[in-house]
Amino acid sequence: MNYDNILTAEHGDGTLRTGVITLHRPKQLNALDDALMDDLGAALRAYDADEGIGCVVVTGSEKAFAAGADIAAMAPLTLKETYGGDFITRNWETLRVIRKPVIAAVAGFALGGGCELAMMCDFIIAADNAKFGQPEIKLGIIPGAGGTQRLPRAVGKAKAMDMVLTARTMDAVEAERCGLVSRVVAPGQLMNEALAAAAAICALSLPSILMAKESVNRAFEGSLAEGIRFERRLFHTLFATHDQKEGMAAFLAKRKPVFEHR
Ligand code: DAK
Repeated sequence: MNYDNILTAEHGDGTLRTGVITLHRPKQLNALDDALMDDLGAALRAYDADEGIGCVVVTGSEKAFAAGADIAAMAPLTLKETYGGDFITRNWETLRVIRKPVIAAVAGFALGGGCELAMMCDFIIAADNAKFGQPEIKLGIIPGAGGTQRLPRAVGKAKAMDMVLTARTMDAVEAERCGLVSRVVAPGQLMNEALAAAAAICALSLPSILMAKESVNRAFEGSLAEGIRFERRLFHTLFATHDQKEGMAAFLAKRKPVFEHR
């Protein structure tokens, strides 16, 4: 597929490879407009459906993961167009339904919709120049793609309120300290680190990876009792897979497992 606002590439040499999507509107610091979000959604759906792909990495440039939704495109909109037209909900929901793991590799600015996009991914690896923030309040709006919901779950109410109400940014070190990102590395190491994490995922059994992702996501969408029950049923189900038998047999025989993703 050819895209206008993103670049795609595949990495790895195992049975399962990694799909890398690079946001690419350099002049606008990867500001997220409708065309870019359509491209991103199409690429994510294509990788999700591709049996040769086990994990996806979404990244931007060294200066900006994404500086937010495109302000020039949003500026003239009316209530009729936002509320009446359910403003850009269509192409912002794709990441939520992707079943394979998606890692955000973030360098530079991840602001507004850019921060929200990173938080929709399964985990974030950051370069030490990354800056996270929800500055929408400075534009007379509020976060509109989950920022008021996912940020407090990630960093707690106090820091989320501070960021959403004052528009202050959080650097990578603070973001790691409070749980927004999982690892911080030097900018030059960002893609190596993200690809190594993705390769580690690709080497494992895909059915158990998919179920683990689905189960962790339940922790954020329901009660603890319901989440634990869901986890238990998925755990039971994995005993019907070849890879569970292989993984445990390999451990007991002190050899490496050969997963067949079934
Ligand atoms: N939109 C459009 N253009 C942007 C942009 C943005 N968000 N951010 C930067 N640019 C453009 C600048 O206008 C500039 O263009 P030219 O003047 O060269 O033509 C170019 O990128 C370079 O930017 P700067 O010259 O400003 O670069 P600096 O290094 O000086 O500053 C900066 C970098 C990131 C600090 C600054 O550009 C900045 O503050 N940008 C705006 C950040 C921001 O406010 N982001 C939040 C936007 S609101 C929703 C989904 C999502 C959203 C809402 C609803 N639904 C699903 C309902 C999201 C809303 C938002 O994200």
